[in-house]
Amino acid sequence: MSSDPSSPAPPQTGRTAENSARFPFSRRSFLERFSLASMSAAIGAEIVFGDKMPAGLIPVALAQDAEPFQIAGKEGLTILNDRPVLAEAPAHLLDDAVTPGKHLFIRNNGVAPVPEALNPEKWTLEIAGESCEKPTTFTLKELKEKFEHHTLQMVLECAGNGRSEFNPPTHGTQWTTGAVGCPKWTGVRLRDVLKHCGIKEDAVYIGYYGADIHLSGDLKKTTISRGVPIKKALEDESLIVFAMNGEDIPWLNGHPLRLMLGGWPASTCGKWLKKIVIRDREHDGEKMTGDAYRMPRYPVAPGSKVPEEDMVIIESMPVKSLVTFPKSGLSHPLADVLTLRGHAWAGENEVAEVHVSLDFGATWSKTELAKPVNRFAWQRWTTQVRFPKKGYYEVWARATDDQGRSQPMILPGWNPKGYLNNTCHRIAIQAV
Ligand SMILES: Nc1nc2c(c(=O)[nH]1)N[C@H]1C(S)=C(S)[C@@H](COP(=O)(O)O)O[C@H]1N2
Ligand SMILES: [Mo]
Repeated sequence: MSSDPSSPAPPQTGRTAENSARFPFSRRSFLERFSLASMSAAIGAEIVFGDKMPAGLIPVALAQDAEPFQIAGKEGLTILNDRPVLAEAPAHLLDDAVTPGKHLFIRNNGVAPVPEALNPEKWTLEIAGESCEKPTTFTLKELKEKFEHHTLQMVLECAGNGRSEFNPPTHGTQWTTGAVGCPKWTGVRLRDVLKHCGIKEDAVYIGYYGADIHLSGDLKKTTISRGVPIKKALEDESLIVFAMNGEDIPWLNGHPLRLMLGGWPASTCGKWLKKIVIRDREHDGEKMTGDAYRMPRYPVAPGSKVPEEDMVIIESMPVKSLVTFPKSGLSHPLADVLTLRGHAWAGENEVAEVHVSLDFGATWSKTELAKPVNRFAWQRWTTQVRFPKKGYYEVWARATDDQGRSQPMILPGWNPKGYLNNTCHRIAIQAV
């Protein structure tokens, strides 16, 4: 589980010459890891003449210069990259109260384990680390039998969601607004499992390890191994989940086991979960150190370089909202009332109010806002509007949390890694 800090960061955006050179076309390790069935699953269709495919050939649909392809089990997502797989949901596909698996975004840092390697019958989870009294390995069956089950609806949002709007641009996945979702998760409390294994007094952090493979193909390297302070790990809502919306977690979202820690960056929610370590220090796994998932501790001018010691780990996500209905671009009859709706969420806090504006933020009107079904679930907002005359409008939505913090209308503070963009979401409407 060691990692080499001197290795270059994996490419996270687009299809560049650099990452195509890293694509392991002819490596043995690729052949060993990718069966025909898993390639079909990734393409979303049977490879009809698969038995005639030369060994080692990568289907063009999965190759660098391929046409856009479908991801099995996903519908309507915008695919931002294929290796690693990065896909986000257009806002109108997030209209459901509970996000269905087919619309949940995918953020892989490495290569997902092949479906055949994810046999729930054989899956184990190891709890270890220097602050664990009784290191234990559980089978998935034991986890399910030994500990009480809990089901909670919780927001999962990438800390880089919204990155594409920052100027000057920052490196990393150029998410628009769709690296977020709010499915219903079922699992056991992380606290129950950790307590069963004994948490030493000096415990300060936990860290996770998953079964995915580093983009380089080097099995000694870790893709991502993040964590949270022990206090967060021991919260009621911190879960080790084995089901989503009452079904298996979708393959690319971490089947058969993942962490779900409400209100914090999704990067803390390890997928294909194999191991949790209880640490006597801040976890120092891959993407915990340097400037990964960190913000400057003070506002900085756009484009600034910020010394590493001034970058602090992101904890709670900020207040945010989406307009999920109607779909942007609607032509709406002037005489009719238009119902608008969406969701709002606020990291570890609750959303207190959501307002909408039809006039670029000059005036705002308050919407009806539901309470969250449980802590860390997003909240439905709805309202009805009329347009004064024919023409082009933008609907802007602005949520305010229970601490009085609102979304900015333009952009929040620029930061070197482009995290935590919680600008008001906007959609376009034509009154006709
Ligand atoms: N094992 C593993 N866990 C992971 C990741 C990963 O690449 N590997 N990506 C993290 C990041 S950065 C995010 S945003 C979320 C994305 O979860 P999703 O793909 O289910 O939407 O998973 C997190 N957990
Ligand atoms: Mo992320």
